[in-house]
Amino acid sequence: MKNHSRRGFLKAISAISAGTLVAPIVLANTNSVVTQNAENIEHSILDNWKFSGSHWGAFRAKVVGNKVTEVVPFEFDKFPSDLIYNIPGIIYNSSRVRYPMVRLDWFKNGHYSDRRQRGDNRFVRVSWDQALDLMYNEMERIQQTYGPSGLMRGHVGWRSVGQVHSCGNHMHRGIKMHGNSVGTMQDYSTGAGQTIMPYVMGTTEVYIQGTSWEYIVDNTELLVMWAMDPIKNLQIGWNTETHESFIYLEQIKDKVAKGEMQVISIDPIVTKTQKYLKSEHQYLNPLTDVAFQLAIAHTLWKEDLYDKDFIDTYTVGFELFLPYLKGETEDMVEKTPEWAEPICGVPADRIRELARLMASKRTQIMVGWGIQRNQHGEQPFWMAAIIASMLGQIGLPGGGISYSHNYSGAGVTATGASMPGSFPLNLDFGRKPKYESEDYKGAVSVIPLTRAIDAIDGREIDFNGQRIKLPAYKMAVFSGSNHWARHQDKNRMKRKYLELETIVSIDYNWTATCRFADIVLPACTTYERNDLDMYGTYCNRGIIAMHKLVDPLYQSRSDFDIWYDFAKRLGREEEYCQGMNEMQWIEKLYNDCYAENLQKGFYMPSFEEFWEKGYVLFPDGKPFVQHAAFREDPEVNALGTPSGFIEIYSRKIASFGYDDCKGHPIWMEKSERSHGGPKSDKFPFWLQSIHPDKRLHSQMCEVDSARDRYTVQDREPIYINPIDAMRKGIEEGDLVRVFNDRGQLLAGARLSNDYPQGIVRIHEGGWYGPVDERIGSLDTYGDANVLTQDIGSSKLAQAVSANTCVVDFEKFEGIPPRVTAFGGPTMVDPDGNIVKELS
Ligand SMILES: Nc1nc2c(c(=O)[nH]1)N[C@H]1C(S)=C(S)[C@@H](COP(=O)(O)OP(=O)(O)OC[C@H]3O[C@@H](n4cnc5c(=O)[nH]c(N)nc54)[C@H](O)[C@@H]3O)O[C@H]1N2
Ligand SMILES: Nc1nc2c(c(=O)[nH]1)N[C@H]1C(S)=C(S)[C@@H](COP(=O)(O)OP(=O)(O)OC[C@H]3O[C@@H](n4cnc5c(=O)[nH]c(N)nc54)[C@H](O)[C@@H]3O)O[C@H]1N2
Ligand SMILES: [Mo]
Repeated sequence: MKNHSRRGFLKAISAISAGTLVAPIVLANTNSVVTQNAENIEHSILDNWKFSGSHWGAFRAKVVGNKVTEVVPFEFDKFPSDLIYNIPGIIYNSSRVRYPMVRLDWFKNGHYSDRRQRGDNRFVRVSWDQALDLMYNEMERIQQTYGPSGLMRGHVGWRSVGQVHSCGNHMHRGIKMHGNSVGTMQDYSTGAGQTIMPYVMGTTEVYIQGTSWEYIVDNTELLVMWAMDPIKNLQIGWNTETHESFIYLEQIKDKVAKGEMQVISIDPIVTKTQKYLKSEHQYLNPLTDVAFQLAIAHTLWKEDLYDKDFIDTYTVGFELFLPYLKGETEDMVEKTPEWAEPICGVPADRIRELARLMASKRTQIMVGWGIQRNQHGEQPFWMAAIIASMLGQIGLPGGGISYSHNYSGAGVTATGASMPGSFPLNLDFGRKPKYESEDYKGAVSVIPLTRAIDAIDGREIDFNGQRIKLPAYKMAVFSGSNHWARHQDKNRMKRKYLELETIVSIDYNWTATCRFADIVLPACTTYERNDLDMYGTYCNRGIIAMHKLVDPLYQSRSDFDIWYDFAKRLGREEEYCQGMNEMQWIEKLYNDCYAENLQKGFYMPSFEEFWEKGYVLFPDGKPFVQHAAFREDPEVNALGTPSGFIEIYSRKIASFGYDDCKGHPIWMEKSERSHGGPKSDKFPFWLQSIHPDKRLHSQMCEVDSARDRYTVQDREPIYINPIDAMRKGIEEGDLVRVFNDRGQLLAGARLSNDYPQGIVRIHEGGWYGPVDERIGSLDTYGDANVLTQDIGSSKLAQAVSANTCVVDFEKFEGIPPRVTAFGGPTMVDPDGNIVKELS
């Protein structure tokens, strides 16, 4: 075992518990004890060290005089992310929402306001009571005028961790007490994947535990990382991240160095992971994976390298797919490597070589999600399952297919312990909202999330086998998501927003979503309240105490307090909180979990002990092989597909009759594509707007000290191939105007050979800061979603297609406009005069 052997260490834990059902949870009696005990003493609560958690890991914080002065990672975390050090900057920065505020013209005219002024960033400060009254009265008016289809309760995104304060639950419960409203399904992450995969493999495949990494380390000979960058992306977890996957990535790195494992990254760019592992890169043209995959499948078939027994025993529909591969269907094109080569840019011989390689080894395919955040994003996910089926290794240790190892520590063996529940997001059993109407006037009550802007005009769309009418909502409430960062095509959003009467945003940061809202309420950060969280999203490693580090800054309040006060306006505040305050909720969730775990044989200390110490850890459970049960007995452990088998051909999908998602995967040209594809004559570059290395989406973009380390002339970087840059007379550090028919932004040039010619990257999540509120206005900071398109992936999933985007760029000449994204609003009085804030 290597340097950071957790296996050995956990064996030590299990050894202690051998013979008893009760597993000890403390880290004592292990190799690492000495340092840990030392650190524990040094970081004791008496010394003003507090314990807490975050998406980017657990940590201890030193608090002196109500100020966080230092943050260190939790000792258990052997691969902490540097993002931890941004925590003080998240609490203290110039973009915090300080007071409840109302947009100037909305303050004067309410829902009759001039909506073209949205985004001009002029706001009037009001009291908490005034703000909540305004929001409440608007919700009354909306229910009375439009009914439940008038209000959109904004889908919750990457709200802070914490089971009691999880802000989405508060928003949902509060709104639900008042009346019914429009909800959402799916998400931006995996909309196409989670919709197609249940038809193909019976579950979403994306939000599930993956084969334990130890099986992969021990058995995999060829690891294919398809559109996957775990070294970058596993810094983050949905719950407090343990970073244990990195232990295995380090072991894989060792194996690669010794020639004991081959890792190939199939990606248009050189990823951070590939550089870390020092592994191989297989370039292909962006958005062309399906052509490449078909050619792999063609080779496996043509050269008789595929596993016929597996196909016969575990799949259905191969015979209906084969004619397409052979060119015997409508298009009459055989999907040979020679056919694929000009599309995907990979030489035909190399395609054949890869197919042979995959067939000759224990091959584990891992698919990331960037590939399906695309037009026709369903197809490469489906094709990957077909290739894996043809290889016949699904369900074997270290072989087969996974769609989850790129995310939140999936593949770290689960402990089996129960995790604490959360503050309820629904009404208590039998309780009804004040407005009970369920009349959505022929529209659906739940929409595919990424069609949220389409919904504003109440259009009808095809969706997953149905024809649905989207509700033309008039008011929206956002909390724990940054709609004006995550959503595509900003200028289109601006136009559509003219139809919305009232928008409320609850956040601790003055994001673009606040800037384009009418009523803004200041939440406090998760570091300004007490809570608890689960440690590890899929592994259930333990429970983390989240000590309040400092009192809420300015007039910010916890989401719990905000919605409790909202419930007061309904006379239902006691029902809202079930008669319990923050600490009582934390204790209750802990004790409920304690009781469950006792039943399972996991011992937890008393609440008081836990709270003082800061954490509980559980030992590893049994390693797991994904799809093994199905492989063992496909009749007894049938998949959740209509046939119970892997569906290479889906009769169900075929029955929908869609032209953009048929009964089996096919190659389809995209609405726009670089490398000779549509629109590339006008906009020759593929813009990939994948997830940022140094942030969580838009979170931490507000941290000035962090931004200083990666921005270029204060702007978000655009990564460009040096030859492409040279042709345009652009040098490292220049300002660049990036544009297409949808919008324009300023970014700062970073030249890098990691990006092949014709490809540029701007990480999503850069804060939107237009020069002014007008449609088409230049974005001064570099929000990639100014340029992306807002179309559904297909009639099946209607998911986000952000990565299907072409642009052009030029050196920016002249005096650059100042960045308007950060620092909060211009505070004005009701006459529009600027108000100087007294500190
Ligand atoms: N172009 C492009 N766009 C994309 C993507 C892409 O790849 N390319 N990826 C998409 C994906 S996968 C995702 S998941 C989305 C992410 O979209 P979001 O989840 O909306 O992104 P975040 O920036 O994390 O926004 C979370 C917001 O919640 C706020 N917040 C945090 N904690 C609290 C709290 O306790 N209370 C309250 N009230 N607010 C809080 C933060 O300040 C922040 O503004 O973006 C999507 N957009
Ligand atoms: N540091 C950090 N980590 C995160 C997040 C974050 O914001 N910051 N966000 C979290 C969230 S919400 C999510 S949903 C996950 C996202 O996880 P993913 O969606 O898996 O991650 P991305 O970084 O968007 O994309 C991964 C890879 O896809 C490749 N790719 C894109 N298009 C194509 C294509 O057409 N073909 C091929 N072969 N490759 C392509 C990109 O080059 C990139 O290397 O990450 C999570 N982790
Ligand atoms: Mo996501």
